[in-house]
Amino acid sequence: FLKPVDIPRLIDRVEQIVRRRQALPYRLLIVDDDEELARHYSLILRGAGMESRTLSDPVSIFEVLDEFQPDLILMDLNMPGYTGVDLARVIRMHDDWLSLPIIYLSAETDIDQQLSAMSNGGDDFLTKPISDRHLVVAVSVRAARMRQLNELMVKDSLTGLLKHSRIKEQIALEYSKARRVNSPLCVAMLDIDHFKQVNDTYGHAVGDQVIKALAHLLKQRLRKSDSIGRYGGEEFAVALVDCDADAAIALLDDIRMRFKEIRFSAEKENFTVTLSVGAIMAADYPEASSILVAADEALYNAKRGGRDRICL
Ligand code: GH3
Ligand code: MG
Ligand code: MG
Ligand code: MG
Repeated sequence: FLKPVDIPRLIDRVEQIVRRRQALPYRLLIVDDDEELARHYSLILRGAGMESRTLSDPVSIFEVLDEFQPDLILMDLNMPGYTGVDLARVIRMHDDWLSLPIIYLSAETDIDQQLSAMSNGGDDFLTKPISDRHLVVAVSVRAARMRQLNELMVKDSLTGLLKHSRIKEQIALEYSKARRVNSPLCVAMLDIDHFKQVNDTYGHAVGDQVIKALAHLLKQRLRKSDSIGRYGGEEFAVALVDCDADAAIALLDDIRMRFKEIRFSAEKENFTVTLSVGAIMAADYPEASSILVAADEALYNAKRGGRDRICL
């Protein structure tokens, strides 16, 4: 006989696993003119392990969005001088916040008002008063979904690194930051040598393992503030922040050496693979757009110079 399944325990387990995988707590922005109520919601959500921020003055909404980077906004409807719908419309005008979920939380009970709010930039409608449990569940399921979608949009599925378009954006961002604070930024392209041969000799699945191994090594060796992206098939782009040329060469060369020490196993035999790196110092270039072209040229020189080397 099959034992009856303890569904709640099963759900608990799944939730534990999901929570561990998405280690960072969900971030909620609560926009409400009733500061006491906003604080109450905030307390409830924090009690459930989320991070929250309250906002009663909409003038600073974009600074707060930019700095706090919420997963979701809980938006009051009626506030003095403006409505949550007005605010949602303005938020939606900006590309960066186009897909940020906005959930209205209001005492408005008129269904026409609710529907009209939702068709104007909102994603859902919750009514006040709301029980603590209802609030926590409603918010966390939507935040979880948002995280999943974001991951899909931003991250490369094989390596978990930033996708092509995102690493490009990130490098441009780091470039302007580095200029502003006058700190050295190194941008490098790393490309696996003779990778086509790896695929041809050992198969595509083994090739994938090699790509993953390099991604893993990069995650291990770079700092948290650095950015790593999968620029193409077996080509990676990295931004090393606050890193001068000497430090960059030391780090990249260490990565090059460690990578070729990895022994990959295939059916026929074990094998090793090498790596070429092209790097530039961002300060030598007047525009963000020319950085990747220059790094690519440096990479080409490393390849032409015989591979398994760095050109900076
Ligand atoms: P070089 O030393 O000049 O870089 O030579 P290469 O063979 O590494 O360069 P090339 O650009 O000719 O080949 C890259 C190969 O990478 C071709 C492509 O089939 C393979 N590739 C691209 N994406 C993936 C992937 O996701 N998985 C696997 N296994 N192979 C991939
Ligand atoms: Mg209000
Ligand atoms: Mg290659
Ligand atoms: Mg390549």
